[in-house]
Amino acid sequence: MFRTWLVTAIILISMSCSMRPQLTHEQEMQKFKDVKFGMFIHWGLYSVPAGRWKGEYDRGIGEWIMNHQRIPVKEYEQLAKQFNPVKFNAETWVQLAEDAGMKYMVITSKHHDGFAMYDSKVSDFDIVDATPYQKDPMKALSKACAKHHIKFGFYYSHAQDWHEPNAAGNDWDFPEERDYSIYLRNKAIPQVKEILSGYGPLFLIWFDTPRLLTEADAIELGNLVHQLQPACLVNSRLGFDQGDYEQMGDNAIPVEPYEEKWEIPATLNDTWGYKVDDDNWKNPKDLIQKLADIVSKGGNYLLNVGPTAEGLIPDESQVILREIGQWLKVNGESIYDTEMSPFYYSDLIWRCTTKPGKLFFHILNWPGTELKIPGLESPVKKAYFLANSDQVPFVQKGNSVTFSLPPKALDDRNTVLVAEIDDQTAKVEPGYRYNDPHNVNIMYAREGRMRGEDLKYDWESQSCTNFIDTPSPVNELFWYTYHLTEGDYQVDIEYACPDESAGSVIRFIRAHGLHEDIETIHGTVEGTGNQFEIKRLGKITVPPNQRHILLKFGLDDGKSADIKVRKVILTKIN
Ligand code: JFZ
Repeated sequence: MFRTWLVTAIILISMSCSMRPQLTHEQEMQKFKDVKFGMFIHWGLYSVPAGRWKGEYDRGIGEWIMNHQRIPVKEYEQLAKQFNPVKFNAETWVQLAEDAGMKYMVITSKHHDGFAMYDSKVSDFDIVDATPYQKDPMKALSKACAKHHIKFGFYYSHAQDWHEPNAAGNDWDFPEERDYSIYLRNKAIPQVKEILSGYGPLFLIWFDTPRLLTEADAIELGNLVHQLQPACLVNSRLGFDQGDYEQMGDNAIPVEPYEEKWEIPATLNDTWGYKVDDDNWKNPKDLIQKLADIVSKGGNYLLNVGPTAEGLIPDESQVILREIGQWLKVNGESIYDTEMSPFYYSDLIWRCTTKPGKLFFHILNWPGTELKIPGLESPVKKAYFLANSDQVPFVQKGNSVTFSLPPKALDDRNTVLVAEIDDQTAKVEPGYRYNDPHNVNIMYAREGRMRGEDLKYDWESQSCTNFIDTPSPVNELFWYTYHLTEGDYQVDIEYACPDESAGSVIRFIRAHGLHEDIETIHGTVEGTGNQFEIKRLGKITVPPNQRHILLKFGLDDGKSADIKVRKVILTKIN
């Protein structure tokens, strides 16, 4: 009797020690909505060449070096012998994520180069079998994440694998016809099983660049993930609209709040995998504001670090992330577990996140001594700054509330003002709600994605500068819109241009995805004496039933134009 009791007790104690509570898929979905901010890690053999090949600088993103330089498999394999990340320390990485205020981590288990960063039995092209390091860093990372309550997930390149003749991507070693199903059966599926089996409960699997596979393949892979780990989420780059949440492109932030589950991956410089020469670091203010912008629109922010071949996260990345973390320590209540903004807005001054009975106004550009929020019907009871709890006087008249501000920002990166309201959920007047159709739609350069390394954001004039018309990589300013309704729109653009730089041809495109232009209008840059002026560009038509519309702005004459673009205005004409 006593023995039975003892055995039961031992079993119960050991279970409670070793097992974390397993969440359901629904609960993980909710978690995904709550965590907001995560660390992306691109780490692999490409961190050995680190953006240089045979002494030459490679212009592209670091993890694509094998492809850009058309490095033969046999030669690329040799890099493994130099990959010995003896300075890798899982605890240090996870501590950095925690210091940054990040709540989840996604790391490359295998990128397009085909090299597994964990101990794979399916292929010897992996960190344990092919490198002097001989250890599996993913084991240590998944453990450290569990200890720090940071959710853990894997990136897995399920279509491109430049090491394999039947996968997508490598046409320099394997120009022949290929049969993706062979790669899928022999490598991708077995490896996906491995990463789902050996590393504890995974938060998500981050698939990427779905090429060659069929819809049936995508469904099969998705089902496999959910069979092995029912709670594990899958991103939409699995392909064919499959997956649990929408994967946006690098910095492809929607212009308006967007009520799906989505995530923005983004880099701290211009590469994902480590590049020794890339020191084009983004500033923390930019990232702190982007975090608030993304969260206010309903998304998550996944910020990337590219560790070195020694296993270190670059110092610059650490400094940037810790500064974001400091801001979050003070203002985290306005980010984590919040809901998106109930407001439609299009300005540079504020963003809003909410919790029951509370509105958090993120003041990004200090408006002087007053902040006016139009359209709020819920009575405000009390207002204060989150950072120091100082009360903020306000007047609510009709449906607008005006807060009296001190002349200078408490925090010029983002000062959070909390307004407590009578309602659990804010009531907003029609016309001001996030999903109401609008006759005037303003798209600021600040909200656009700057594609191409040349484009720069000028904080002083709040505009995008340095437009150069290069064929590759293209320089374009993109806007991702989700709430434009059917109809014709007048296109106006606000820019400044010195008179001597007039004459370049500019283009504005309505597109479907990155590579499918549908409607293009042209204009000529006029001199404005370098003052900002609004100029008419033409007309575009938004077809019915199109939720997502990509708009792009760029040059079209092979030259560069010294213009500063502040915004584009789409006004509905019928
Ligand atoms: C992919 C990879 O090719 C790249 O190496 C990196 O891992 C990145 C996170 O993902 O690149 C993409 C894929 C899709 C888009 C942008 C970059 N997209 O849809 O905008």
